[in-house]
Amino acid sequence: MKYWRQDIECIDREELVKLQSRRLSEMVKRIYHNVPFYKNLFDQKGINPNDIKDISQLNELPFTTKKDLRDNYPFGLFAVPQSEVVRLHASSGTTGKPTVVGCTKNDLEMWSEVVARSLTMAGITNRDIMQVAYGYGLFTGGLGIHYGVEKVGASVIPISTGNTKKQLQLMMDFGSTAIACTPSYLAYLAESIEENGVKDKIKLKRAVCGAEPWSEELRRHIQEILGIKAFNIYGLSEVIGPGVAMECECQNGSHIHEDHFVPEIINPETGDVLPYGEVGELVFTTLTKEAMPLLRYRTRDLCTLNIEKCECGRTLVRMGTILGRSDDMLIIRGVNVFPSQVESVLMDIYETTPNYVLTVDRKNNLDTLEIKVEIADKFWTTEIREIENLKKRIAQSVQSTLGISAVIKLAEPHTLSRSEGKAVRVIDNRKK
Ligand code: DLL
Repeated sequence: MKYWRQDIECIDREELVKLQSRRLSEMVKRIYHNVPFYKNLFDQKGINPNDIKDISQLNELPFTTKKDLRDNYPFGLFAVPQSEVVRLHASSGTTGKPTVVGCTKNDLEMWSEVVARSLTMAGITNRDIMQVAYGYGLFTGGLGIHYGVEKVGASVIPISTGNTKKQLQLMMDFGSTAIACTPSYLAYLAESIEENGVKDKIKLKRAVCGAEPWSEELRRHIQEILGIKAFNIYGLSEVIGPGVAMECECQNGSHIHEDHFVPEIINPETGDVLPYGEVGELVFTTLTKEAMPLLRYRTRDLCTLNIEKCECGRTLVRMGTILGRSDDMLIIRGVNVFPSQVESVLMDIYETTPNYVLTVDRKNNLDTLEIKVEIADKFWTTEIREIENLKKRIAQSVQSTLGISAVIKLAEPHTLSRSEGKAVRVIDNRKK
């Protein structure tokens, strides 16, 4: 069994615009009448919801931000009575209150459908056994993927995060053919599989990775070690969770489920909508969500959109790799750097592993960047000259690719901590 919605995924774009327009017009009225926050916003700006009839009018409407969610904590943006809310999730957030999201029964149905479609894009069918190694709980990763796997009809192993030994044991014993987890955790699992010499005992073929930025180089590394295909899945709890967008077999951008989520790319400074192909902040409007519909939600994720028809036949717009969140961007001596760019450089140097930490500091009024990266077992040496040469090579590569100088520190194999969920790659001492 597959979950293939050709009518939607290969839809004629004019038909899509009609569908989106109908849904937007209905959604705008719904939020105006049910969410005081939106009513006030529309009234202040003199917008009459009855005038919104076409998706091309989207850019006349106001944005919603994470601050709006926090200000209305916990349930202020809900558009249905609590009796209709059947699930609550929350994102922890590093500062302040968590952001809370709710789902009605129909929301859960829509969510499992978009995840099922997503898994189908990655070639997962009812013949697969899928290990879900995302956290189950308030985080949307575990439960979100779980119901999509069941909808596709594959066998789900709800193992959740952590306990790498058990992950490997069940992977071998149950013959998992697919896994869902963060790319950094999959890199760790791949390392453990190699070290334990059990590669020939695993049947893994496909991985569904997301929840954090990852470079093309890391993908290649994982695919080569494990001999599998690793696909990108994107999502955020405010919009629904995993399954907002997904890569197909072509692995060339992630298709957004545009019948439910309308993307825009804006200039983060001015809020102006940018043309396809330009890098900017991704903004989503949810068309069908009932419990907590969001109008032009600013994700703070930076990427591009590609409207060209994909070789797979799908017409749904594709988003490019997330470069990073605007708030994760490091400005080092005036140069903008995303941790994922540093990852790309490191992964191109074959002696290094995907385990690294960036420490940013300010000394004598100057920003400093230290890159600590772990060396692969087989390349570890105590030979001072070799160590110095490797450090020099990494520093030169960082300088020529990113335009910044960095102090390189090499860590012995297995000394940096591994992540089981979203990896923490940056320590910015300037913020203390
Ligand atoms: O991370 C939902 C998710 C779970 C997505 C499992 C994929 C797989 P949040 O915790 O709300 O939700 O974090 C959302 O994570 O705004 C991005 O910054 C980042 N993110 C999510 N997927 C990707 C991805 C889940 N594929 C935030 N690539 C988003 C890069 C991603 N960043």
